[in-house]
Amino acid sequence: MIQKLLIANRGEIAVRIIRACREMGIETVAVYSTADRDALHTQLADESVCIGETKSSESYLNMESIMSAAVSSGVDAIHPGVGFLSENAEFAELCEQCGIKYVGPNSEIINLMGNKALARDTMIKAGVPVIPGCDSVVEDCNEAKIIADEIGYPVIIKAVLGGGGKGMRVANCEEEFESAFNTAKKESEMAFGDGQMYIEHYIEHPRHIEFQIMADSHGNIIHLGERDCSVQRNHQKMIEESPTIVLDEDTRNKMAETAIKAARAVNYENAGTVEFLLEKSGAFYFMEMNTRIQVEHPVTEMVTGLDMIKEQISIAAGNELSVSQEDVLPKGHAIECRINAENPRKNFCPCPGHISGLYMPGGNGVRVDSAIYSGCDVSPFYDSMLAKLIVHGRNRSEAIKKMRRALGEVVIEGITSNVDYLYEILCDNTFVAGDYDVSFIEGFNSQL
Ligand code: MV4
Repeated sequence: MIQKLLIANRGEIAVRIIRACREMGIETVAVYSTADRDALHTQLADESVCIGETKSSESYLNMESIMSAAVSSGVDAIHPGVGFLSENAEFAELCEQCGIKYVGPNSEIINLMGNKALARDTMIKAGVPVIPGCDSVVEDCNEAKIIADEIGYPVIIKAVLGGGGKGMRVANCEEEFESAFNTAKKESEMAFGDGQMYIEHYIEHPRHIEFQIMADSHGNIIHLGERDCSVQRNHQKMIEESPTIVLDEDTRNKMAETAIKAARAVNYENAGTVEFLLEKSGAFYFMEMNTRIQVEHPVTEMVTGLDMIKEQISIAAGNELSVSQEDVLPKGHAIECRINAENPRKNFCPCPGHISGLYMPGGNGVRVDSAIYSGCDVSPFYDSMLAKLIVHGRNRSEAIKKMRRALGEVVIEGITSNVDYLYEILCDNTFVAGDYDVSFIEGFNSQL
């Protein structure tokens, strides 16, 4: 078993992992930048090591510094959390080379899933439905245009090393293609140092449905149901819920089996997420696979009753999953709202600063995952998420009412947040009807 674990992250996810470790009897080592001397994760861990200056590139992305903290503190495992180094194959490999267990899949799988064209190819071979598109990578615009004509407009041009929306452009017709292709390619070269692109038919107004899977090193793979993450802005998720209202039992089972098939195709081990695009017709397609724990995991924890971080650490240590598929019986409905330090009235501009007063809600079925406290400073150098507010009700209607109640209790003094904006969404007729897709926020904002 793991005795001592280093958390290569900060903020609420670092706190979440420290809490799981404390309950498991695992000693924790936090790493922190000079801006995070007084951060909650720095204070809650058994030991804390400063790994560099404020800038992420000098601290939370600094592999050498993190590895030297790991070696000198004598940990036997590293948890990468979310963001930062959590999908960095080089870091996973570095851990293994140093004889430290990486809480995640091996570096080859991280590489494979990081290459969206390779991932797509792998899924086609495994019999997993993918979005109709080209079957090879394209770098040349004229060659790409011929492929786009074959696929049929509208098309979407995606960066092979993309994901999360970067290096992605839609072309509605042949006339738009050249400019869309060149822009996407340039953006990809800038962001990833790579100009390989691939093309798919563009699916309008899909929902983003993702399945949570858990795979141990003994070949057991289970799924923990889905999350609907369609409520996003600029590829930043805002509200997630489980279950989704749109799946009938038949489609849900088919998607779940497909998610497990996708994981099995790559001999997956670790917690993972298989993302699907779901069309209005009910057709669904593999989009991407995330090889890490995700920010929205509490939504799944609330409906399944499982502690996914404990489960993830346990399977990384070589144990079998503590539950089998038959033991997973999702109950009720969970919703998560991401509370950010941002101003929805000023184009969601980040609002870091000093939190002079704080009250967070509680009560039956309400959970708050955060790393803020009264008197803390929110740094402008990291992402602006302050807290995740998660509720669980017997059904969706109860969960929505509970979320409104909980959002209404939040008091964050000193900085601007999106709490009132989230409350407005929870009162929006389209949201309440569950009648939304990935374009929902755009429409919601234009009627503000
Ligand atoms: C698409 C698509 C429509 N058709 N691919 C967005 C980020 C990356 N994961 C892939 N994305 C999309 N790929 C095809 N062929 C629409 C999106 C998309 C989207 C997907 C999920 C959630 C929100 C989204 C917002 C805009 C576009």
